[in-house]
Amino acid sequence: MIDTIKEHLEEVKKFSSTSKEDIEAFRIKYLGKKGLLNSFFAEFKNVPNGQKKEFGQVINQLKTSATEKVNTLKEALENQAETQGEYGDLTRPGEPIEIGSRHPISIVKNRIIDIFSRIGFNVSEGPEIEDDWHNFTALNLPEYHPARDMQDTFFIQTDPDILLRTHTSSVQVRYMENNQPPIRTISPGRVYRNEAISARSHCFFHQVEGLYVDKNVSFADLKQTLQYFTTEMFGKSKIRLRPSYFPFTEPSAEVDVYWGLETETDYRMTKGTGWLEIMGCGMVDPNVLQNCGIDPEVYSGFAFGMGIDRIALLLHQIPDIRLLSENDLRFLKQFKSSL
Ligand code: 2NM
Repeated sequence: MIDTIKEHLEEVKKFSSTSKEDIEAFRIKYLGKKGLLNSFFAEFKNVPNGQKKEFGQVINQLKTSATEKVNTLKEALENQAETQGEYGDLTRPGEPIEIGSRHPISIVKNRIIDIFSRIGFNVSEGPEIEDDWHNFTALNLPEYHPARDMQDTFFIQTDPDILLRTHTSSVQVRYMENNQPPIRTISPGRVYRNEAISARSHCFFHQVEGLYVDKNVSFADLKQTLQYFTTEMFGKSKIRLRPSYFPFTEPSAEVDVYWGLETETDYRMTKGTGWLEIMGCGMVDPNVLQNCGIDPEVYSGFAFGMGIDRIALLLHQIPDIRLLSENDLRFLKQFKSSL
């Protein structure tokens, strides 16, 4: 009997297969309920006392070998299935993808574009490196005009004719030069001013300027457009216009939106007044239309401009404008859920 078991032990050691069915047949043959091992164990009581010890050791060896053999062969089979299938293991869990986030400037810019596109404004773009004509002269700011000092301009090298645009009105000059009314366009983009960098101002920032030129465009049209915008953008429709000055518009105004004074944040944001200054605007000066090839006797227009960075800081309660250009992922990742 012991010799028979030892033969089986050799057989088990030699056994190898890559077939699932063969391995399962092997398992049933040795380890199954009616398998050889159980029948050997049942035989134990009939073994003479003198042989019990050796018999016990041999069947235990057989059991261990058979179990280990089945386990190793099954494992090898599984590993093979994972690496050899055409697509690998189709049950493997997917690897997580890091979802990016939009920059707060882009979020605000896209909302503004969306709001104006719904009332027929297209989007126009132009160069960041401009010439004197498009950034200043055409906009009613001739050489030595005192208003040129309002914006500290970065010049390219030492050429006073080539500069970094200080506003995106330059884009609208180009647009008017190339298109006759009706014109409804907004010009988003980065602009540059030589200012000291602090929590509240930077040497570059972002603007959206708007322009509407057609026959009979009036200040009332401007006011209605602004009211539509503030309602869509901030959910607030109460606005006020304060007289102001821009060289390219006459009359000109600053636009405030009534934000409210309900919370402590409202107090901080509005410095206790309830009003938030959000943009500048006015009726396009006839000189500007003339400079751009549009007849001011036939057409009139309004224009406005706002700072995207300032609005992004306000809407997201961001305390320092420098966060918008430092690319700190801990800051940027907070905007993951925003559109
Ligand atoms: C502002 C305020 C007022 C403006 C004027 C023009 C153009 F090109 F038509 F003359 N574009 N944008 C304008 C007018 C911009 O920003 C505070």
